[in-house]
Amino acid sequence: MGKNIVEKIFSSHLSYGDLKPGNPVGLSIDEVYTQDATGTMTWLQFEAMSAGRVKVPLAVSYVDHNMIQSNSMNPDDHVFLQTAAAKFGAFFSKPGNGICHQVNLERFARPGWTGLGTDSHTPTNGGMGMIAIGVGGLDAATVMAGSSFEITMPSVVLVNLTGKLQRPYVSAMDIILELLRRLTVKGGVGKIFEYGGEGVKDLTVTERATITNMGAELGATTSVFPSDDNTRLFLKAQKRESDWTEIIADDDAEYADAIEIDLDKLEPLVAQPHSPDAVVPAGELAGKKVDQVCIGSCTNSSYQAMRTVASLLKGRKVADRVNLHINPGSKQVYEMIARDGSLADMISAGARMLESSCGPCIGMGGSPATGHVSVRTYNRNFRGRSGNREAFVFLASPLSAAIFAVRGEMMDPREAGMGATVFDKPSEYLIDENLIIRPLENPEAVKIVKGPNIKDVPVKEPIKDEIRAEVLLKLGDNITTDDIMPAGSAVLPFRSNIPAISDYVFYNIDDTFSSRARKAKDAGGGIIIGAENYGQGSSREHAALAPMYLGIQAVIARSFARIHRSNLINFGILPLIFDNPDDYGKIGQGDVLKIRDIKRSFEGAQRFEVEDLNNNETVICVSNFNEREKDIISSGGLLSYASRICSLKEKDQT
Ligand code: MIC
Ligand code: SF4
Repeated sequence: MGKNIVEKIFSSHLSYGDLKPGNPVGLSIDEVYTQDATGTMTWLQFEAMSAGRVKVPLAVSYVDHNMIQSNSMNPDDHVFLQTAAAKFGAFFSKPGNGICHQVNLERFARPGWTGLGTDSHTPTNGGMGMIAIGVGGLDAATVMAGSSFEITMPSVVLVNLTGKLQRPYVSAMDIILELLRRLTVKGGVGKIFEYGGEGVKDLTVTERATITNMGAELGATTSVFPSDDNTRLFLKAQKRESDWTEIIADDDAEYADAIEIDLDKLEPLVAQPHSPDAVVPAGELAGKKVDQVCIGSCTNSSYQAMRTVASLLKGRKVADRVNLHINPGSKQVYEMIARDGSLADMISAGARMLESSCGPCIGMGGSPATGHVSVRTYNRNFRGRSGNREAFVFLASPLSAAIFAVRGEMMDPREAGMGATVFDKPSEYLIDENLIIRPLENPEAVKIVKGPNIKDVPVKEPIKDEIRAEVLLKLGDNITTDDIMPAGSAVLPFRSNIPAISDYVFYNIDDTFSSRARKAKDAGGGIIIGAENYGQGSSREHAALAPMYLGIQAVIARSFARIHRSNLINFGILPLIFDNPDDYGKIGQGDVLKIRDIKRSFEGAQRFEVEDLNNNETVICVSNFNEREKDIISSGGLLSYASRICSLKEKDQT
């Protein structure tokens, strides 16, 4: 039987397990990368493991999120990251070099490789034919310390692209918005989307990367495109053709499921507030006034995207009511648009040019005004993520967004009567790696520098046999990690300081949460109740680490998002699932729950009796931990588990 692309890459990296969906499998990893907002914890954890230099072939530490330097905290983190990279053997991409996923695609990603990144949009690299997965920092640190990466084998779904995009008004962004419209933000849980069909040939590597990037919004483990001649030409233009290998699915490859998208029929789409799956045709929103437009982010900030936008803006002006922000994705892109004149066209049109960083995407500047409508080419429009809960964020393609910026309102871009140019992919990119610092050969003399805001990583004690704790919060479906642990310019600088960042847990939902949790901690801790897809969105482990610090013992939900579930386990918090989803209705906020015989339930059928002491109801909750996950939870989290494994290995060697 033939193999699909996922099976080919997984089997060439398999260290244990059998590639049947649902089985735990171990993979060897070629590259691990971190970004600053999750990276400080990752590198502190790596340091705590005393593992010496990184054991993976390539590690890269990027700085792209916490770029605003309004006090000592962010720049101190940058210095810590640069010195840690030098000490531990990672490349360091300096602030200004660009958004991790865009730079990684340009300079490091390789077809056929496996990669992990401490950011949920790591699957961007799937545009290069790489299996790239977003993980929590502690998982990344453990792999850099020499472990295989363990994952539950996802099922592989073929997305068959037929026809040809109606350029320039319909673009890669519309393909992924169409999938979100059909499948919703939980439609990809437990799946990898593999793209195939005639339509693939029509897409450049950076367009493919737009699609795999936003596959994260489907909840998918990752997404991947074939590595074909377009991939070779991209790598050649990046002066690294020797990194190319062809990776295509065998003709008789099998898939768990298949979806077809006819590109000929696709139309320009827009996601409405406050979820990336609230997708409608742009034409349905015609006449809706727009106050802000933001073009960029790891989803749509390539040279191709920027040139298309510039060609539309050339000779035109931004509408009086609109503020237009543009952040090119990397130094390479920025320098190229500066040299070819596109930057001048943007500035002349009235764009506010931002540095190459995440910027407004994560509320680091560029927040919209109260009640305002912001159209962004980004990937997430969760309420409050822009920095203003009373703003309305829509998501659209770069060209649609540029048209809205000029018109001051939404419309079907095909009816705007504005020409934009479709560019051939460049045959040569501008290569200058002066902002990428290579690992040092002799790192002995390097001293890791930690500013006063960088605090130790808290560690949890091993799990007790009984939990008796109050339900501190009961929530609905699709709670995001932005809801649990908000980002934005006020909170992000505390990413290296868990005691301080804990004050903000659930802050936008209930600003009394952290003080209530601190009180409950002394009385045995707290429990959170969620519904479907709890913890969707980012990979930030702070959404588990800070609740753990506040004494949260368990989260009970109808279902969990993959990365967040792993992060809860990694920090010793029990993620339990209602055996009967209707039992969600039996537990109320403020109730005190008792979970008994935890250790026995672990070892047995993983069924837990959860007694509600307020109404004397007992509900059954289940877990589906594999052996390693059980061990991690019992040890009090991955850090204690990994240290135990390291010391056992050392004993074996003596
Ligand atoms: C995001 O887009 O939400 C982030 C900020 O990039 C996160 C990582 C983080 O919280 O630091 C992600 O996507 O994983
Ligand atoms: Fe940065 Fe936004 Fe991409 Fe996250 S989604 S990595 S915040 S640009």
